Amino acid sequence: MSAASKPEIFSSACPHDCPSTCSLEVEKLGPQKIGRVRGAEDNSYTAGVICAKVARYAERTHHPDRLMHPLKRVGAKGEGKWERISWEEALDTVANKFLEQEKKLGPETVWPYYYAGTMGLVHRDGINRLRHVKKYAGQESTICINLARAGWKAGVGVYRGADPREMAKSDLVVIWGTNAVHTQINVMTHATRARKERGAKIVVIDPYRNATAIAADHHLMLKPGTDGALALGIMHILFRDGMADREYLEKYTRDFLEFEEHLQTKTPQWASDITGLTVAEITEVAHLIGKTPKTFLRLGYGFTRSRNGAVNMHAATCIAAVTGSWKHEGGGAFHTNGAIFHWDMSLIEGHDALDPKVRMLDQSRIGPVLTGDPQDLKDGPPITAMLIQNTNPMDVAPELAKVHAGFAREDLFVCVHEQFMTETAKMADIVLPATTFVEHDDIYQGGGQNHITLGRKVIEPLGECRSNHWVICELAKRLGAEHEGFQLTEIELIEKLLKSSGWPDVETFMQSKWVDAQVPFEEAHFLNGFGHEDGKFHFAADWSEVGRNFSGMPALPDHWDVIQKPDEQHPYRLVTAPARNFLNTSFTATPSSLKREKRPTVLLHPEDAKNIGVNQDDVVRMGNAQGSLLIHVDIFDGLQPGTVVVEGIWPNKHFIEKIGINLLVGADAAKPNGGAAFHDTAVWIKPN
Ligand SMILES: Nc1nc2c(c(=O)[nH]1)N[C@H]1C(S)=C(S)[C@@H](COP(=O)(O)OP(=O)(O)OC[C@H]3O[C@@H](n4cnc5c(=O)[nH]c(N)nc54)[C@H](O)[C@@H]3O)O[C@H]1N2
Ligand SMILES: Nc1nc2c(c(=O)[nH]1)N[C@H]1C(S)=C(S)[C@@H](COP(=O)(O)OP(=O)(O)OC[C@H]3O[C@@H](n4cnc5c(=O)[nH]c(N)nc54)[C@H](O)[C@@H]3O)O[C@H]1N2
Ligand code: SF4
Ligand SMILES: [Mo]
Repeated sequence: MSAASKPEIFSSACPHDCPSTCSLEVEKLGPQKIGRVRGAEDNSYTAGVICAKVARYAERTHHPDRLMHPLKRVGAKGEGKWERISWEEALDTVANKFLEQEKKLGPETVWPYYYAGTMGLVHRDGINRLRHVKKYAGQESTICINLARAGWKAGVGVYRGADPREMAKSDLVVIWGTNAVHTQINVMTHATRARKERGAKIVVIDPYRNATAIAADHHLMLKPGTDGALALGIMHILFRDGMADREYLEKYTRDFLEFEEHLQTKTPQWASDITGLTVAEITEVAHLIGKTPKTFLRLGYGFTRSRNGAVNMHAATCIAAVTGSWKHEGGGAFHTNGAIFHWDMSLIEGHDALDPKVRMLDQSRIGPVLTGDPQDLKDGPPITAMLIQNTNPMDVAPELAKVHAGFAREDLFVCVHEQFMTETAKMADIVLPATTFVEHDDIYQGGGQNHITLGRKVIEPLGECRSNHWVICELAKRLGAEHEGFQLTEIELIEKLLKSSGWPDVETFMQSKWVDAQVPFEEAHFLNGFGHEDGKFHFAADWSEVGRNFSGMPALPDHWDVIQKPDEQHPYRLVTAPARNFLNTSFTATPSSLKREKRPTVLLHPEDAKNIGVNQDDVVRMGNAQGSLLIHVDIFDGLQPGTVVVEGIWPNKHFIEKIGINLLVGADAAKPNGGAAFHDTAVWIKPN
């Protein structure tokens, strides 16, 4: 290719709900056409590596099924009959309906509903400005991070930790309850660098031999929901065998003597009985941790998606405090970096208009909310109107039967703003076409790393696609909602956000592409004190500090036995782990992802398959009190008998009976502050 015809390269960030938040280079092939997407070589976390699904992003942006213009439902709900309408008509219809319902039942009958389909701060969170100004019903965003964060905060006191790039300088990387090869490939970049350059070992703690476990030196294949017991067993050994750092414990932690006493009965045998691991396996890894000062705990989300998930996260964080590995570069622990970015979201979210008296509804309990559970509705009016951006609850929310019944209600008006005709969009009255990240400006923070990256608009919006910000501002006009944020462009909002949050201006970002927000070593490793007021790591958790619903939670780490344990009626425990080629339900429309993932399957241990009386590729019926579904069998020996795994949140339509895996997952709010226990479901399985 001659220099003249080389495509222009734009710097951006991956907008998807992934801890990696890769810095990207996007080829522009024409005013409305992108080419290849690559990971930025010169970004120290991305280091030129991105996942395959985003490398082929042109397939998603230029997909023939992209929504290109507003649609109005003309058939029955969910039937899929649409008529093309103008933006003017679409926005007027939505606004009129919202005003009409507000007049009848008050503003809290309208529920703007969103999540992190884009992680851009302007286009993800702007919907809250409209909510607050109009006093619409609030959303407690519980579906993903609450359990993990509660557990981290209880011990460490603040949402940050060791620099994730330090994994490359570690001698032992413990990848705990995150399938990094699928969900955040860059963890592997840094962990394998440590292995190559310094012979570091990698330990994976996960109920099944997933792609990350295959890449590890040691795999602890425990029963799901038993990580607290494993952590305690490990720490029992650390104290027993003189591997606890008493000087560190004295200086930096609280309640450690009480904790040491508590550990007396948490023997390796006790841990083995609960986790299903052998005493030898637990001891080997405990000694590895105890002997390796530079042990880096990379704590994921997966092991917190159980009813005892917050307690288990807290227990895991305790290990780094017992060994004092925080003292070393390449040591310590990391879960998320939320706190280092210190965003001032007041303008984007309209905090000045926030009224604390307005009811808050639990995002994860959208099924009970829409089917009118009075407790979920806080004894207020029913939800009769919704605007949905960046999420697909018809597939991803728990207790799907109720979610589906809710969206089928004739008296519920729904507007979905989407890039694709998702199963939620299909239930809408009005569907609005949304831009993808290459068609709008936004700014992104790395939850699993340390950069703030500007994502510039690369191409003009396709068809009649419009950004979330544009839609919110147009609706605000029609709804009589007034706020400075509705008058500004995306870039103006970003400029003000950066200024009030203490970051360089847009022009600087245009030059430097990103800013490294990492805090200094002493702060990241809490050598000046942990996040609590007393500056100590807390072995005894004060759960009332992190959530309202904490009754019964053990203060000291333990195996908190509130999970759905297998019983005679439900002998198997189901984990609904992420698929490599889907990201939640994003990419479930792209042919290359579908081709690689094939179809929904349940991974079944050969012994279990024998007991049930089924073979490879047979269909089984799997169920619990919430319902049952049909699914193909994949026989797999990389899990304990009794554990079963279904990878991917496949849209309902891919299942034999057109209802997806979340039919079986409970929506009960996990303690202490809500969240769905996606990997904590006891089920029965029968031959079909
Ligand atoms: N390819 C791909 N990437 C994704 C996503 C995706 O769906 N696909 N989802 C994105 C989102 S929204 C998020 S929040 C992140 C989440 O990413 P992760 O932190 O990786 O969390 P999970 O996806 O919940 O599950 C990861 C692993 O946890 C394991 N697990 C389940 N229960 C337990 C347990 O009790 N103990 C232990 N030790 N392990 C357990 C599962 O078997 C699975 O291998 O990934 C993001 N990235
Ligand atoms: N069984 C099971 N269920 C789960 C999980 C699990 O592990 N197992 N994980 C849970 C977790 S951690 C999460 S976070 C949720 C996530 O569930 P969702 O929030 O539904 O996930 P995404 O696929 O990330 O994004 C949803 C939609 O956002 C749209 N979107 C992307 N960018 C934009 C934009 O700029 N504008 C607009 N208007 N739309 C946009 C995409 O097209 C996509 O359809 O699922 C949860 N559900
Ligand atoms: S690894 Fe995650 S952040 Fe990076 S490109 Fe893939 S989905 Fe995006
Ligand atoms: Mo998530």
